[in-house]
Amino acid sequence: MAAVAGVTVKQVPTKPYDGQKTGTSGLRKKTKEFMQENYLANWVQSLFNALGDEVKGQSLGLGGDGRYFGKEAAQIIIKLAAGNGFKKVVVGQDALMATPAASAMIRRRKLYGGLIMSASHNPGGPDNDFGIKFNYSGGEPAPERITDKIYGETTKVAALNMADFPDVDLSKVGVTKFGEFEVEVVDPVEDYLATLKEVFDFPLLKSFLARKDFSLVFDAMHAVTGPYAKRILVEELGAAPSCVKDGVPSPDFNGGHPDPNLTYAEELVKIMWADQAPAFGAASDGDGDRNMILGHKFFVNPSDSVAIIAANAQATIPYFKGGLKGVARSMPTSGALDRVAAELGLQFFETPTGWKFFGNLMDAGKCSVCGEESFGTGGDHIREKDGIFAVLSWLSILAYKNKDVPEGGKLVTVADVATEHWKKYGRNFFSRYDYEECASADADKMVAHVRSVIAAAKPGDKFGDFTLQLADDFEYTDPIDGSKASKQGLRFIFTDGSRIIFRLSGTGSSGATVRLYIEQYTADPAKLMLDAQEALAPIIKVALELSKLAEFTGRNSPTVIT
Ligand code: VG1
Ligand code: CO
Repeated sequence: MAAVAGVTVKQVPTKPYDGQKTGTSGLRKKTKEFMQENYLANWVQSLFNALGDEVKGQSLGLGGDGRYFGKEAAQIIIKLAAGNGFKKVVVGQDALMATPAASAMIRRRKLYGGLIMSASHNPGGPDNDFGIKFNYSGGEPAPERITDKIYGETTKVAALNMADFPDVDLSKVGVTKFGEFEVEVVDPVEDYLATLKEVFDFPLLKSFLARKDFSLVFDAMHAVTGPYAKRILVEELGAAPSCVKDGVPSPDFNGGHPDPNLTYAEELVKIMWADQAPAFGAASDGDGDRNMILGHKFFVNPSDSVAIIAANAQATIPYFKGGLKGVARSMPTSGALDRVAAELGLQFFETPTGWKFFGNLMDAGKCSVCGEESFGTGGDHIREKDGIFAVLSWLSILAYKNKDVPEGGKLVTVADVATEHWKKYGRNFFSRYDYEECASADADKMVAHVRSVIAAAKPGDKFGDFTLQLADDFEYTDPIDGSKASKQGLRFIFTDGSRIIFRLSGTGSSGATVRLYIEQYTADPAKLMLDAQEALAPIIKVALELSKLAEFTGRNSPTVIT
């Protein structure tokens, strides 16, 4: 295998590992599995085998969320890249790079693609998870036709093409050369910040954050966004340094679960539910692509958040001032966004779960803003979901709505923005129940049972007080390339628009996580302010009964409720 001039390549024999199949977002396994001899190298070599001669002379991006094993993994990847003919690797300092920042870097530097070392919201450390995924030249997660091809290669990989040179010092920004091969260590914030500056009005945000009657807290959850929040919110936008909570990335996220939801971001929740609290609270996940938005004693459901951002984008975010090209959401995400699309006359798309399905729509100029119920929100400035984008979008909305409120006057709050939205569009009550790490066999039996309920169901059947309109296993045909994705979630849609959906997670590293998604719409002004769990209680009961979830999984309550 010819590498670049001046680089010696060793052929290291290897044997395939079973089960190197990527899920919803890359390959995620226990860290110890990844640390087995050649485990990571096998997958990366298989990726390069799948890409073939195309990679010769190209530049590859690299970064990760700072979790345990990331620095060692980066050295392996750099040697494989050189051994397989890449001319250059551009890597974040200390091997760090948030997922949205990697997407921005790939786009700005016109790289061939990039590898992101992250298991995202999964816990890290030697006893938890590690992960890796490949993004293409547009900065988008590799589509299924590539991930399937990589998997095929993992089943037959026999040799690793490893460049023979010492480990590269990744702690300092700068260039290291081995013959014609080059490793450039870059500041992981720089490209991303430049992209965000093209999207948002930074001077306006800065003057809004300078208001004495406004304050915010951003919880980086000991994960990758700490350095981003310090640079962007504090240094660029002038927020107080103390607004960044848990801002130093830790290899095991300080023993926590870096998932920004009401369960795992409990410290932030406590701050925002105190009587004296900041006006705005936000958190993001391990790799910085997820976000949670909170107001004082107020939680913005992510399905509402994307709808509210879409509804306000044109007026409040300069990048969208010409109007949105279209919007998209994943299937389990509530229909709040559909209503905004209808009102604004926008193209609308419903995709399977996972960000990889949005890329084609964005590349084709059909989608500007998209989101998932799982705390993922994004725009077509990059091709990944983007936690800080969501935060700056909300700050832009608040800045706009408060532009005529004098300092010390009554501020328009996060809760006000959401409530106004519901008054105009009605409210899609939404909740997700996660039953984490069930026994796989039990979860499979439950899924088989739900499939049998679907097979027997007919339109007009009664489920409690709900009348069935349709029950199926969601299938998607990509409108751009015609590719099909099937078995993307079992859904029951009722005549009043309410929905019950069951899916198994594709991001876990052990056992099975059952996700139950529930949605119900109301336009009744008397009901808009109900608590979501209260409003949804009857349909949740129907969902648990029809699936016999407790009977099959032995779980009487979920591990996480959103
Ligand atoms: C979950 C979410 C999905 C998201 C994916 C990756 O997948 O449901 O919406 O795109 O995680 O997010 P699953 O298959 O476990 O339901 V991240 O921030 O972990 O890359
Ligand atoms: Co993530």
